[in-house]
Amino acid sequence: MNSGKSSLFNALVGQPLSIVSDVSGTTADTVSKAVEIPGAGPCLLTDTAGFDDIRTSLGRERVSKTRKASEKAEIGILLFTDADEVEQEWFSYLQKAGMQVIPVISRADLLDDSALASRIVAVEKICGRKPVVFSALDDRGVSSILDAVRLSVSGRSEEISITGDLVHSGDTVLLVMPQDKEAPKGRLIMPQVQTIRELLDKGCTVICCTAGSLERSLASLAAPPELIITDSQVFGHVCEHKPESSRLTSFSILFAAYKGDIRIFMSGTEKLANLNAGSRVLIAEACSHVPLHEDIGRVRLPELLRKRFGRELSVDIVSGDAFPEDLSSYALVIHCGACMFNRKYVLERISSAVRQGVPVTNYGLALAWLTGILDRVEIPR
Ligand SMILES: Nc1nc2c(ncn2[C@@H]2O[C@H](COP(=O)(O)OP(=O)(O)OP(=O)(O)O)[C@@H](O)[C@H]2O)c(=O)[nH]1
Ligand code: SF4
Ligand SMILES: [Mg+2]
Repeated sequence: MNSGKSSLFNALVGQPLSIVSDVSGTTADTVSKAVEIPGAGPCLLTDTAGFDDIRTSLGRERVSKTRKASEKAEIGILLFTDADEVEQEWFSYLQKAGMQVIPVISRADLLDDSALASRIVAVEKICGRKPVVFSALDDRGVSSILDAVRLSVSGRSEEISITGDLVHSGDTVLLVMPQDKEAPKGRLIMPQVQTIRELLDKGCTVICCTAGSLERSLASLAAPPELIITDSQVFGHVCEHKPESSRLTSFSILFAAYKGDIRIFMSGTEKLANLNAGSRVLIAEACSHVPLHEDIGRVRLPELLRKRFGRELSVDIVSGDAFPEDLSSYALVIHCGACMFNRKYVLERISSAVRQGVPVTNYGLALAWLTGILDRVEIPR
């Protein structure tokens, strides 16, 4: 507490968003801000409560929120005011949580040259890398922290592609994107936007249509598109009307591979066949939105499951961060495309299911299986 986290957060986002005060424990709940860091891309920065806020039960709740935030984070900026055992423990914790840790010596203006030099040595000994020296008085260190973030992002071993090996430069790709009541008002959803951007980067010609204008759009093309990517809600319709030579997949399936582990999701899909009327299924959505009557997770999937396996089949639906720790009572977990989560967070959920021996699949794969077209859709590799 009081190490200058909120001051650094405000310096990074360039706005006084998080309350700064000399009262220990000022940041009670996490404060997040989406920012575009040139060279790193879109990032969500989160300011947290101090890790040492453990004197009261409220403080312990704050620390548990901080731990929850660290499950999602890929990069941790850890502020050192001491380089003592407690800070050393937290450094190990963040590393174990799968984060790349950028060590920072905060409130550096309060240290004289020799104290600063020995703090640098002590922190480097703990972290195995030189800390950034930061002071909120003149924002010294902010550009070095942003450089370290860029380096962490560019240094990731695997650069994952959304469309994988399904397209090549010069291909024509038709995207079927129903702009119905489910679609956010006046916008395209993230998976559509990201897929379009990637296809353009790969040198493809991208054509977009709705399910209603599918046949007209196909007729306007000189040759069938090499690939059709559809919203899974209209899988059946597109499969029925697509040209023989055009391969078919869905945004949800592409995101199953991009955000999760397609191999594990595929083996979870096979377990759908083992469900029966007495089974309990968990449907997990990454974002919270106001449910609509056609909602894929709340309405469509439960209906298809009950139609297939019996009305008594029980379905629990969770959204946002509310993912149960104990999955043991579930026969299957079906996760959404998770466009609002990062891969690390989805992989963590998958690991939790695997550890507990509970099969896990995703919306697109489950819908393709339940509508009988799984063997006719393309899975990215
Ligand atoms: N001299 C100096 N004071 C700082 C610096 N950074 C923060 N402070 C002061 O330290 C106090 C705590 O700063 P915060 O940014 O609120 O610290 P925090 O880590 O977010 O605190 P909690 O939310 O309570 O855990 C405030 O009075 C700040 O003005 C700095 O670089 N130099
Ligand atoms: S996070 Fe999940 S539920 Fe929300 S829009 Fe993305 S895929 Fe759909
Ligand atoms: Mg704070």
